Amino acid sequence: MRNRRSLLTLLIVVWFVLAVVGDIGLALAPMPPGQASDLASSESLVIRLLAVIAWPVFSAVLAALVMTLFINRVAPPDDNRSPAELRGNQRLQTMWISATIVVVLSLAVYGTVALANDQPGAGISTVAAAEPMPANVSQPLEVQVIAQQWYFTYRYPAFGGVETDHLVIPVGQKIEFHITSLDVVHSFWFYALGVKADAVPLNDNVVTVTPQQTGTFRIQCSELCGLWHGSMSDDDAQIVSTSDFQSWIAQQQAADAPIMKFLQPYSHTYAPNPLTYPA
Ligand SMILES: [Cu+2]
Repeated sequence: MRNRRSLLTLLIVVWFVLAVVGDIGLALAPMPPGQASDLASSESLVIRLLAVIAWPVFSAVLAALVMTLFINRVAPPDDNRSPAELRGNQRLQTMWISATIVVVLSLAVYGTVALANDQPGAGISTVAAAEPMPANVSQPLEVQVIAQQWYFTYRYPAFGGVETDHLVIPVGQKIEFHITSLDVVHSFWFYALGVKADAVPLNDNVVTVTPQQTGTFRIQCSELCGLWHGSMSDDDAQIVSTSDFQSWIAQQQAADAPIMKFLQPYSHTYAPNPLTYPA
């Protein structure tokens, strides 16, 4: 019995050290998806919070399991007692249920508030017309993502609806992605920005996000969409300074000027015309 008590003390000490050291590590370690946007930062924070809460529980289970293996590796020769039961242990049950309720409800409230703050008014929009050019950074810059088998293209209604095959967006500017598809269901996954949104034909899926870091990033389709789904990516998506963005978009407009008259007018969805396909 004495041996059991000292093992229990050892268990608590080991668990406490494991929990504290692990939680310090989790509080300091970089968490996915990073800090490249406001959405990504808030997702990283949620993941860190969940990890910090989950680690002490996990390490307690681990420590208890190891201790149990030590204690029970040989049955006591003279002990015919049945083990203590959880059933009827009112104190333990009350503690267990209360702790679970507190953790789950706090996380539910936190998650709901975080979600509401991240995406005010997000979702499928029925607006059909192009928005006017944003006057300043406080107004979102609309960028359309058009998914199709098996690549993404992008249109910028504020710049004459010019269409590009790589995404370039300015840092520090609120971006309003309008995501749609020309054929089957795809998913626009800009991991570094913390954005993953379905691209559905004839639907306009809206996500707003503010990039916080410049760099070159990868965008991947994350919805199985046919034979070459695995290679449906934009490996050269860029977040650049506002001045770099302005000169890039001016170049795109100049390059596309001769062919703009063949491009469909900007719209939030596109219905492919079956008559334009060969029989
Ligand atoms: Cu796809």
